[in-house]
Amino acid sequence: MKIDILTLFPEMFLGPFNHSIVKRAQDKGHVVINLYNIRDWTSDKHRTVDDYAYGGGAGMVMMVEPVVRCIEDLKSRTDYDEIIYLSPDGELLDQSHSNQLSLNQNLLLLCGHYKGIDERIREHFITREISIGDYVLSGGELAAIVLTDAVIRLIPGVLNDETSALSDSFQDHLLSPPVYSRPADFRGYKVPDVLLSGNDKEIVKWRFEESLKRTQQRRPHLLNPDELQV
Ligand code: 21W
Repeated sequence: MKIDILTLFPEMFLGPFNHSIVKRAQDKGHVVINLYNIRDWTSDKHRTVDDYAYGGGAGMVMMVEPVVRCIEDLKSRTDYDEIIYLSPDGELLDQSHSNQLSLNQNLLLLCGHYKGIDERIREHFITREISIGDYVLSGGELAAIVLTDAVIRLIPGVLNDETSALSDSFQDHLLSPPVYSRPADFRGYKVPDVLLSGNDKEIVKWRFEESLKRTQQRRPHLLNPDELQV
């Protein structure tokens, strides 16, 4: 898979993309991530990327010209499956979107800043808009990092059997059961007996029941994935 990311702040991605699973996925060749600075597609002396909004009001708008020049340049070299604008107005990202996106060959992610991007970019170049939640961020970069991480770990071969995405709790609409490690007794706080019993069948049953109980208590809507959430 290839993920091309358009941003005014490519440095924001360097920490998250150079550690842990996302780094290993790149090192093993499962994914190529390219960062492009939209400012490199400006043509004026000041490399301007934002301008005042027509009609007035506070905040700047990302200009149509540099963004479109950048998208067109990249499109001439790659046939993208989706051109995604990270936007607070987009569809809420969930595990099923991540699964779908992980099946693609080439994705282009556009990160906005300021008050957003000129509407004509959305109308004519964007195939999909995705939000990561109902809270206000300063720009699309953190959302692009979240989306990239969520998608990459689903590419076959990225995770080993032990950390397999299939065992991720959200994959089956359940929260994870509690987990413990040594010591079995920490200052009198005990690990549940069943986990020390060696009885695999009982352990599987206990974990499923704990998952169900925890989901019912904390996130009951996860158990009805088809119902509309408000
Ligand atoms: C914040 C862009 C506000 C545009 C009234 C109605 C990308 C994001 C972002 C940002 C506006 C995501 C307004 C969750 C997010 C992002 C920056 C414009 C002004 N006023 N997912 N609308 N949250 N945020 N809104 O903020 O670019 S994905």
